[in-house]
Amino acid sequence: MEKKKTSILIIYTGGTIGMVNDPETSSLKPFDFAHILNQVPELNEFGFNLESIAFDPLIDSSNLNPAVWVKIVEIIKENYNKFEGFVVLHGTDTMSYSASALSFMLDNLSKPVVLTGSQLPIGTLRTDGKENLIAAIEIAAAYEKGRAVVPEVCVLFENKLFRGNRTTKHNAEHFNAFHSYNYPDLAKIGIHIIYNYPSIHYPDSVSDLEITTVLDHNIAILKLFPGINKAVVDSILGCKGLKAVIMESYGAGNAPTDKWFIDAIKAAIKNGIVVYNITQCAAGSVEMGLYETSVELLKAGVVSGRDITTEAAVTKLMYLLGKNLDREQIKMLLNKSLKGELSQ
Ligand code: ASN
Repeated sequence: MEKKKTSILIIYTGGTIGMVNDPETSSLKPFDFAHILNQVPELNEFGFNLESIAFDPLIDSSNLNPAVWVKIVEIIKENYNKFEGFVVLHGTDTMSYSASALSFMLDNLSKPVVLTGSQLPIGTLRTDGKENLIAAIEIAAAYEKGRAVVPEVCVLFENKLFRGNRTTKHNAEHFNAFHSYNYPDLAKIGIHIIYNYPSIHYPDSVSDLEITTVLDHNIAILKLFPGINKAVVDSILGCKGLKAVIMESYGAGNAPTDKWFIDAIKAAIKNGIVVYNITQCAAGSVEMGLYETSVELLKAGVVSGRDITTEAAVTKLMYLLGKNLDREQIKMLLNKSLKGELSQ
């Protein structure tokens, strides 16, 4: 009997990878998917069954919103049993938000979901899109002893594979556009693909994929800076319908000790708003109580985001708020690593 071919579904949402130059405006705009596969005939050499679903319209990822994440998880759910792995072609600008969101929205994942894209369109001479796409497909198809090698939502870019919810787009120019500051790479891509097995999460048992389709985006980010004034803080914390605020504080989670500031935070918490403290630093962790400048926050009931990225903090809050949990449950789950987004 002939061995069944490995099947990979490519979900093409848009982004630079498939863009072409618009001669009228000389800016980049999305183009159709047939174009991408024509550009990479090498893909046939894998001998895989490659199928694709393209978004219509294709989107520059700066136009992304939570409805797009719902669409992606619904496509994965509908096609889950037909494919061994999934490659999501996505713009780089918000790829880390999407990878984080998908990690929370997909439960019991036992197959690879690899997000990738490129800095230069796939039709251009020096494109990084070809290699990214080829490596993403190879990783999505990698199985050993019947088990997916990377059964996680991950981001592949240039020569590295990352846990998706640990990534940040850190460079707008280089091909090495992403970085995972607080978690090791899941694989290094060179002549060989070297997997970092101890850092990859493997589910204890295989059960049906569950998806979340309700997200609540009544959140805000309050980024502190020396000189931030009361009117700005009050207007953010006073937004109509606000349920949670991510406070991007300094260093290990420090904030000004001015009375007006602490009172504003206390009042927000009293009004039921979750205040989530993450650091402006790319690497390291919030440690409330370490300095005097965070003791009051701790006393006020601010929740520590520890070493979570902004992207994972935003999407985790949307995910938890969408579940209609009470504030104590949300605080408890924010303290817990749900999909490897926090260090233990
Ligand atoms: N603006 C593009 C996007 O995020 C950037 C890219 O893909 N490199 O869709």
